[in-house]
Amino acid sequence: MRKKVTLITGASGEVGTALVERLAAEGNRRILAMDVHPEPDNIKGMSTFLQADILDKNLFSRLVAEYEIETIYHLAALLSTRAEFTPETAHRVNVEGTMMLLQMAAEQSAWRGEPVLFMFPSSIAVYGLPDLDTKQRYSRVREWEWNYPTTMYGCNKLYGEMLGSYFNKNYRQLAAERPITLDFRSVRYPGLISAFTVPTGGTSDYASEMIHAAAQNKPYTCFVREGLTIPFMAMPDAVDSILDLANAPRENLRHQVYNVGAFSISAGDIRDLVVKAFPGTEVTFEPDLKRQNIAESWPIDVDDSAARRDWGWEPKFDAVRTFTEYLIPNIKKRYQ
Ligand code: AKB
Repeated sequence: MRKKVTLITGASGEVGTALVERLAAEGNRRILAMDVHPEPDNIKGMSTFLQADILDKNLFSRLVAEYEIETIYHLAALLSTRAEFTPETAHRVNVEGTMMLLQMAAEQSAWRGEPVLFMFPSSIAVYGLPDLDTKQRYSRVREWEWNYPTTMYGCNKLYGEMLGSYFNKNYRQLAAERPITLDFRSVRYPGLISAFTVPTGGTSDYASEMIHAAAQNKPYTCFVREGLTIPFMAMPDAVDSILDLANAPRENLRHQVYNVGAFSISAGDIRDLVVKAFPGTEVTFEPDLKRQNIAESWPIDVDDSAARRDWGWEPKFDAVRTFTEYLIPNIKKRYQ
């Protein structure tokens, strides 16, 4: 008898560790966590952990022989800055890895006679605003607007959304009898900020880097200009949003892919909140124009009215609450 599991890829990453912790605390499912990196200490013992590469073709045949995969949170990805240094590797991990998992999920769905739930975190990197005027004019973009990514990561995420929707709605559409296929759902995350981890490889990383540096009494040089504004979200809201969408009744969902927003903030405003929390903090701005251009192509904010209407999305943390109730107390404890 195969063991029923929820599979989490990219489990050692920022969202991955937070999600493993949350699902383990709920305690009502067996978690199979995997990552190419080792298991972080803070989630040890919470799952069956597999250090493995999602591009390993034999891995999935071994997995389905042992496990019945009910739900997949496919978090493994190379983020926007990292992907620009190794675009071919990014394409392999972000696209080919996703394709292999989707195929496996489709086969599992047909075999079980019940859809595998496939959760896919996407990103504001799927947007590409051509210039600052347009960015100002379309300050709250809707899901279908400005889907012209300028990065390999953004292209990969946009295609991942499309592939997932294809598997959900049209996979094997010409077969005499269309098999039961997967249930694909995706949230487009803004920049994420965690009190417990510092991201690597992203372009929105300056927010987290600034906060964690200040908490350690270290000066920070920000690689984007003070006025650059994009949407951000606190990690607990990021985990809530993907779980809320996973738990929403299928019949309420009019889309496969949803924007989720929390607050929109400039790098200068983040600096002000950081300085208020950690007086004496030294933050300077020395834009790296290439990285700044990437963040500049992302919208000021997202319109998440579809998520609010279809599955009741509502963030708990605005900018001030993110700092006062989530980041500052937890970060202070962490670096004490
Ligand atoms: C990145 O900066 O690449 C990510 C993202 C916005 O998806 N944090």
